[in-house]
Amino acid sequence: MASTSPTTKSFRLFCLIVSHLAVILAAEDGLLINGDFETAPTGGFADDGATSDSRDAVPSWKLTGTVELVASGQKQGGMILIVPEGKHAVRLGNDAQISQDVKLEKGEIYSITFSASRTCAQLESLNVSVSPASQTIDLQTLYSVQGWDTYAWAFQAEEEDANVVFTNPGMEDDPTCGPIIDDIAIKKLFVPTKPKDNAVLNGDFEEGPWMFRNASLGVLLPTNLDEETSSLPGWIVESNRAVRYIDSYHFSVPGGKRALELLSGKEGIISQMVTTTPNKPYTMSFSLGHAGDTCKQPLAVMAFAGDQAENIHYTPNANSTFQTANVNFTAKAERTRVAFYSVYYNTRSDDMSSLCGPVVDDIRVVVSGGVRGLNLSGLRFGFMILIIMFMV
Ligand SMILES: [Ca+2]
Ligand SMILES: [Ca+2]
Repeated sequence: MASTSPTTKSFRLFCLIVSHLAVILAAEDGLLINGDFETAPTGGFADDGATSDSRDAVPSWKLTGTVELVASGQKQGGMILIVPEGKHAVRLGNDAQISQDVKLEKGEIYSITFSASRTCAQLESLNVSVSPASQTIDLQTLYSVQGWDTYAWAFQAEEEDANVVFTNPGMEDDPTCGPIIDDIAIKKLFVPTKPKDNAVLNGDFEEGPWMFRNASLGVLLPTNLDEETSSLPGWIVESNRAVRYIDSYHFSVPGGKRALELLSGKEGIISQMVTTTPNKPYTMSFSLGHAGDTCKQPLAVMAFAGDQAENIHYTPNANSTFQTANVNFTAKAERTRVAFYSVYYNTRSDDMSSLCGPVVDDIRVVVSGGVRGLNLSGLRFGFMILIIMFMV
């Protein structure tokens, strides 16, 4: 039969609508429902004079254990509780948990961004999980003087129906001592296609975790040894300290809208295994600069490419916030490791304690003498020819 029967047609239409709905229903990039905890519980917020009954209710979240909605300015034993954004956040007591169901696309990689601050406990950490993936993030190191930081964690969706869970694994004497969480967002990551003339994936750092446009502290990327589920596609943070993902709205970024600020000296290492041809000469080029965050100089990186390691200092130039640097190497294998860490342990000169460091961006690995290799050397060559022509 050549013509499609009305039944088949309507079935197709039905399938189309269903598949469309599935896309619509999957979590959109950005804040989870009431991810900023600013939606008032029935009866209002406790700090607005609501009864104590409603104090523990957090709209759109499932709570287990001692979870408290806290308000900015609220005190506990003489200490002011820090709310990262807006007026409210939640605090998780010992073993307490908050969770929310989300619809995901099976097999895709997602990154969860959240802000957290410590309260009275000494060894605070936070476990984030979307079963079966889970990671405990250490909140021990305070990277910014504001008293809170934003972190990102990535996972692969194994099911469409998922549950995002935050747990305080702590066991403090005071059961109410525990981390404060705010601004929980999700983003579906895509792996950028590898450019033909550059062996580095996401070398410009343009693909990464969700960043709030108004959040000025950047996003910390804690240890992630699995490059398949990295919040920064292609890259792994192989040290036990975090590196900071920064945006051009709040920091100086060499290219595009995103870059990476290396922190904590050699305790903050990023790396990537790139595909190379053994015995071929390569050049790794990258931008090296400052983030515009009053980071105390000197700034320098240790850049690794195969068996080469070079200590490169950032030389401040009034006309630019970054310079380009190169490392030449000969590939020894079909996979070559490129890596970076900050040579110094830098802090900001204005508050003397927030961690900061050199910025890297636009990392490229090209065959020496290749088309893209001409980029700078070609220019220099052309310039020399011009000079010779003038001299003749
Ligand atoms: Ca909030
Ligand atoms: Ca960039």
